[in-house]
Amino acid sequence: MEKKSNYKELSEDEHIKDKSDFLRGSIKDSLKNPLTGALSADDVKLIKYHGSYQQYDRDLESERKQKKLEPLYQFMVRVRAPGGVTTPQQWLSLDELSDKYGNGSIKLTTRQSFQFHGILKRNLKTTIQEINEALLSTLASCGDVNRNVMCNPNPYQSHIHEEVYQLAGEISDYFLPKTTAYHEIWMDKEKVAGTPDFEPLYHLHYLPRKFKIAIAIPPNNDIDVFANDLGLIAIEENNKVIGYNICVGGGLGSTFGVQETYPRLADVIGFSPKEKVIEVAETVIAVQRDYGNRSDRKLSRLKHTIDDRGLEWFVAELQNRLGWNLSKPKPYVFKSNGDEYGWLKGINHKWFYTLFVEHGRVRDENDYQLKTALREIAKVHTGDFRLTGNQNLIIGNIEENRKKDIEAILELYGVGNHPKLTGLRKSSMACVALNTCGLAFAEAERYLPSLIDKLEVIMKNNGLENDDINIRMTGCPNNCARSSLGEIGFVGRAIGRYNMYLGASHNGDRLNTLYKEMLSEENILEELEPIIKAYAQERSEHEHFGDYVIRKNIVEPAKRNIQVLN
Ligand code: SRM
Ligand code: SF4
Repeated sequence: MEKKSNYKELSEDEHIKDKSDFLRGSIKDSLKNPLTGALSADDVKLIKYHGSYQQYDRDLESERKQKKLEPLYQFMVRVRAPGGVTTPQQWLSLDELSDKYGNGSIKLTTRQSFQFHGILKRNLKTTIQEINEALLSTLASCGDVNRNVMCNPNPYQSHIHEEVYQLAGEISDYFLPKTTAYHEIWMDKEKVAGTPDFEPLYHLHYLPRKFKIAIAIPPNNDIDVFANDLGLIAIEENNKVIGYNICVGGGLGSTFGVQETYPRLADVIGFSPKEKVIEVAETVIAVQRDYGNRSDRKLSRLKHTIDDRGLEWFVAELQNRLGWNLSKPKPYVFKSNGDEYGWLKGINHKWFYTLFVEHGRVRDENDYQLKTALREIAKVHTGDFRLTGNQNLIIGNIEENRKKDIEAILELYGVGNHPKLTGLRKSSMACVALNTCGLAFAEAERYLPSLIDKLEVIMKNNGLENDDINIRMTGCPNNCARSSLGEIGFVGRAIGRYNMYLGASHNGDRLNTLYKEMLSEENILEELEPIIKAYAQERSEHEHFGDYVIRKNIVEPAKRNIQVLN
């Protein structure tokens, strides 16, 4: 295959992929090595494609160092579930696995996947096997391939949701790596002699970097479609999906001090009829495969390819390869990127309950027995479970006559959406950060709840306890909880210090702007109190916080707007 990329030196990761024999590397041997809890350096990279990250317990780092022990290596395992849907039986399996091999909790992620933390190397294979026995998979939940495909999690709200959910599954399956390495390593399947591996789309080097796809159904942008490499916006006519607006080049990660890295929202480049949308997705991926930067991983997402060469170049290359042109984007309106909580009746007359799960962490704590409650629900539930892109959970497809039972269980374990939950808390997201994420500079998931306790007092004093200002925190600028799209966003700089960003839109179509750097909690409260107070007094009708801080010039609007090609 002709190499079109003009980037010269290949990064180390490209060499690792090159010699990995289609993602096998020496993972089998690394897993067996009893002398260390870690894998070999190359296998640490390769195992991501299999759905796992090697980590260590950062809380125990200095204690272990003092004792001259190697770090307490452990693995995070990410379970891919397109659109975040699982059956009660699968839920029970995941619940059991988290106790048997993990740290006892399940993390519902910002991309509608499940994560386990704290799995020791000796248990990794069994964990992955048992996930597969539950008819779920970890393949391609990480790595330089297409990741979990997101879509609005509530398919039975209308026929459109049903169709979009099916498309998410199709896209997910279509873009899975074809190598049989996964089955050989984890499922003990023998490689069939004489059948060489072949990756028709990814080729030998896979993609230059991770690739993310999400599908949104207006007016809900609860999956933050513009944060994806490829976003699809479902367009409906007469209650039927006719096709999708195609958005390209979203990605939120950046690195402090590296100017060329930045969060970017996807541009809307055209409309594709629904029959051709997988062809469009495949071609977008192929262009990125051939032109993406393979020498510097910080500059290798599709957003960089597009910014390096120009959006017009990208669209021309895409259409040239397709052999047909996208038509003009169709009008769409997004109202919010948050979740709506509580009960909703689907068109199939079944019930859906969206449950607030603070930062997606499912575990039992004192009088808040969330994990037990969900286990008990799974034992009697005849519907399904759906993860939202905001780290929450929908207990879905509940029969009318079971609604009361579900409510009773939620109440018994103290986990239903409490009437006192404030708008601010319900609109909050935080990434994992410490103690497992190796890239975290500061706390996020373990800290944001207590910061919100204090901000709630300010909100309440100003009569804003029900206002859903979206607030997001990440422990570093990789932006896993999409802080750049928070009306209030925090990015960790150091333990106890955060950059504060303000002014994203309420519907996910405008990034926020840096307001102040290196703030302590005290600084954050001092800075936010007068702004919140003024917002309560001066906002115009229905004006969202993000729009207000821009109108009042508290921050400049984000420099770059989404481009819509017409
Ligand atoms: Fe993320 C890396 C957690 C969604 C951008 N992300 C990581 C790692 C694996 C750290 C690492 O590389 O060692 C984190 C594991 C922490 C842990 O202990 O579990 C991690 N990311 C997460 C999750 C679990 C956050 C959460 O609390 O829910 C989300 C899992 C999603 C999933 O199920 O697939 C998660 N990550 C995101 C998102 C949001 C999204 O996709 O909508 C982003 C921003 C969007 C984007 O991709 O641009 C995101 N994660 C990153 C990046 C920056 C990528 C970049 O282009 O710069 C990294 C670092 C990297 O890839 O090198 C990263
Ligand atoms: Fe880790 Fe940073 Fe992602 Fe948070 S944003 S999970 S700290 S990589």
